[in-house]
Amino acid sequence: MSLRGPVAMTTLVSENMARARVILQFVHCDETTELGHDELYVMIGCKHCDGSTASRIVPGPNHGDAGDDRSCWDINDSGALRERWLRATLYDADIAVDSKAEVGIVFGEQDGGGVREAIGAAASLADAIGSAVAPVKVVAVVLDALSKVVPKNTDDVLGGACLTLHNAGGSLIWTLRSDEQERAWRDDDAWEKNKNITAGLGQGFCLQLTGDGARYQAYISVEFS
Ligand SMILES: [Ca+2]
Ligand SMILES: [Ca+2]
Repeated sequence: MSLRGPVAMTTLVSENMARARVILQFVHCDETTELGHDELYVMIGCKHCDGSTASRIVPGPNHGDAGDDRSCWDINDSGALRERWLRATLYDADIAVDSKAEVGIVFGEQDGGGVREAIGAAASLADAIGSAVAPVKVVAVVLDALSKVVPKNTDDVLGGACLTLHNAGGSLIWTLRSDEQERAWRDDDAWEKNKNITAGLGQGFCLQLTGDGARYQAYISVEFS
């Protein structure tokens, strides 16, 4: 079952304030964007439950193993780098009762762009999510931001999604929006079938990333405490 529309999951929490963590656990690559390695990173733009916005790139400078300032992960479609446990935190914040946080997640691949451009695109994503009433097209926002700073030879955008984390009277509900237009979709089959990966991770989703010739599966868990 591949789900290509909004899907909601609920977790009951005992306190009115809940801590939400979104973690990129594992990446599997069937096809890179070109011959040889890809340099993978994630742009995060979010609106916290108090209305403030924030942006970042993950892994971030000196936290990866490839690319400008070691701000990417080295991934390939064969050999030892085809499957990687990354266990990288994408979002970690409190959600107050009866409030929501919005988290935009867009996967990039470094190709002519750099850390500065990626950080700028993540900031544009945060601004768009902060000001949007309707759900935003997160990939379109990032592409627009990148095209303004790097008109040519820009990084590849593999796909993305927008995650809503809602503390509804003590029940935490998360909703994911992604579709083909975002070049990513949620694949619950992959999450259910691949228990060698997902066992013990609790709730989460698998994103199929297909932008710019790539074929990736990204396993992302959502934790509440
Ligand atoms: Ca590329
Ligand atoms: Ca590259």
